[in-house]
Amino acid sequence: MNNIVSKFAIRGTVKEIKPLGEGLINDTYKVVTAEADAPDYVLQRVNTAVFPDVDMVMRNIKAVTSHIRSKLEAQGETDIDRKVLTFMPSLEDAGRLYVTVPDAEGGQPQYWRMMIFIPNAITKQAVNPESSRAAGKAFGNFQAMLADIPVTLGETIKDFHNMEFRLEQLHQALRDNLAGRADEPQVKAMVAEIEKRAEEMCKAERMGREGVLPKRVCHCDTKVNNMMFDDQDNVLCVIDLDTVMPNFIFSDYGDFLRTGANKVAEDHPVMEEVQFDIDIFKAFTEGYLSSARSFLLPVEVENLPYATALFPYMQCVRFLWDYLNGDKYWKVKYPTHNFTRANNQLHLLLSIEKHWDEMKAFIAGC
Ligand code: GN1
Ligand code: MG
Repeated sequence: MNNIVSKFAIRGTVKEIKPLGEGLINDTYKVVTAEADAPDYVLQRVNTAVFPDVDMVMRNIKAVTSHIRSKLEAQGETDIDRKVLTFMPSLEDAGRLYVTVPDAEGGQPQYWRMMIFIPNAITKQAVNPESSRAAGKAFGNFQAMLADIPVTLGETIKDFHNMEFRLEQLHQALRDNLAGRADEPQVKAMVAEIEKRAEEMCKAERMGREGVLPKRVCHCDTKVNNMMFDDQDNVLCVIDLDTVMPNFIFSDYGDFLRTGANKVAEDHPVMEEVQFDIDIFKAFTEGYLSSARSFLLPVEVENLPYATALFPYMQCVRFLWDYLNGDKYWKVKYPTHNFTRANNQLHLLLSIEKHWDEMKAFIAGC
């Protein structure tokens, strides 16, 4: 690991390298430096099974972080290293924000990157109305700052939030029936619920093709644990930028509410307890619109209730797809874990559907 660190242009000397956080996708370590005036760092190995084009991921991240940095500088911000992630250049090529290391077993090379560790910051796992208002404002601000980025970002996971594509994947998994689960009665019942809503749920793709709905730079993984807070509960910055790519703004709005406004975790097995929390919805929406209103089109604002329903629906389809394929994408703790997750997301959708008029009225009055 010391050898990997030595390939980056960093300040200070390494005192200790230890595992950091609980991320399921990338391997993450904290690099502690000996000198008091040198920052500590985060060292991360990128998961190339999920992100096959690391060069594209890092070019996106470079474009995004440098654009945000220049905005913060223009605003006279002083605490910039805590308000935007800073990735370290490779010693070999200062324009490249990652290094490659040959794999010991002769497989694909490993891709590593390093960033400054943000001191005195915390992440949260759950939200209350106050922190979801702050999160809405921060994600809206993230999109607003990137609204005039001069480059077109790459799509780091192709068709990541494309509902038509996710339904095609499900249909393929039903035909392949790799795990022999396609004929289970509970699977059939769930597929029927999915099909009933399929046409409506694909409306973003249609509006995109018709040219009425733009793609903008989105974060695409807007969970509350993907932002850092200071000890006063102020949002410092948005992290976990691998999925930053052009998308409909529904991605960032809807995916946050999918986790933030579910009263239980996404794999909670008691379906009666899966409930949509309308107070979280209201607070997040107010926060989001306070910073995103300036650039949103009316068609984007009008469809925020649709976005709220879309993400539980999409995640239901994705979890069911993985269940049918034999649990290859998400780690499972028991054989029906992915089915439980899919069912949970379906119940969240059912609960959201009961709040349709209330959501519309609230947004109209915002
Ligand atoms: C994955 O790894 P995590 O929890 O950040 C997935 C998301 C899903 C989520 C469901 C790259 O995100 O799209 O919503 O699981 N990320 C990828 O738990 O597939
Ligand atoms: Mg994450």
